[in-house]
Amino acid sequence: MTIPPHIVVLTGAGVSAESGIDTFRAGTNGQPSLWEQHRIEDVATPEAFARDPDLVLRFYDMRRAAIQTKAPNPAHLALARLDAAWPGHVTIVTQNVDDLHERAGAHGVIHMHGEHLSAWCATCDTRTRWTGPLADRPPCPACAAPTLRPDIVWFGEIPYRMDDIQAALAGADLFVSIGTSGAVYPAAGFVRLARELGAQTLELNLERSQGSAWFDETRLGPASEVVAAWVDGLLG
Ligand code: BJW
Repeated sequence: MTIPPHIVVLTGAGVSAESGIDTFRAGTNGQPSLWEQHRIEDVATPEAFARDPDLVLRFYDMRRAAIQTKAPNPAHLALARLDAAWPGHVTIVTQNVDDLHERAGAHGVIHMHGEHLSAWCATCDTRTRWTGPLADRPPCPACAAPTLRPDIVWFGEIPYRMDDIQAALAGADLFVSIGTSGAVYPAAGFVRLARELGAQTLELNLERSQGSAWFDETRLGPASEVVAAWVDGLLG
């Protein structure tokens, strides 16, 4: 009996761009990107949070509210279809902090950079599902301390579930990178690692990423089209 290939999918901001969520680096649809509107050092580092917590909490409150008004697009739906119908194993690792993969129906998604809809208590280390604002310093539901922060991996912090990701990459037959610029490590290094461990590698993106040369194949176009076509091709 032949074992069906294990597919590891890595997604980035490009998979959610057509749902109306800003990418970080190059803007899309005439919109400036997030880092063109805000300096990384002011909002996405632990030092920024220590220096000006109100600014950082308001920035994430705004984005947490915004993602709840967005809907999954055909790329998220295609990946959920693959997750449900592929006879082998599918692991979806996302750098995205929105919940659009889950709302499309995907299961077991690894959020390596955290999640907007989760708050983390700096006092008792409890994580709580959170949909409202944090800037008004609500008490932690577990310990009542007013020390909740966004459950987001900022620059200089260690991404989540690296052991699970390494294990998935070690067992991957096919590694597919979707809508990520390849500018941020460790995710940018996954293609090299997957390749060294024996996987075929495929990039689906609007334009070539920084690590494009590491992929066996690149298919260019909007995620809503290229991801759906790739999944249709696999599922037949
Ligand atoms: C479309 C599309 C459409 C558009 N269809 N496609 C020097 C060298 C190497 C590394 C470092 C270094 N100095 C510091 C570091 C480490 C640092 C790092 O990588 N810095 C770089 C800037 C160089 N990394 C870290 O600090 C990380 N931690 C770490 O390394 O810990 C050490 C450690 C690791 C492992 C084990 C043990 C120890 C933490 C990184 C945290 C990243 N956090 C952010 C913010 C999250 C919160 C928030 O949302 O505010 O995560 S940064 C931001 O970038 C966000 C994203 O997840 C991440 C990646 O961005 P992504 O997804 O690639 O988006 P874009 O905008 O860059 O690209 C969009 C893509 O979509 C483009 O390619 C478009 O073409 C495409 N696209 N429309 C298809 N319709």
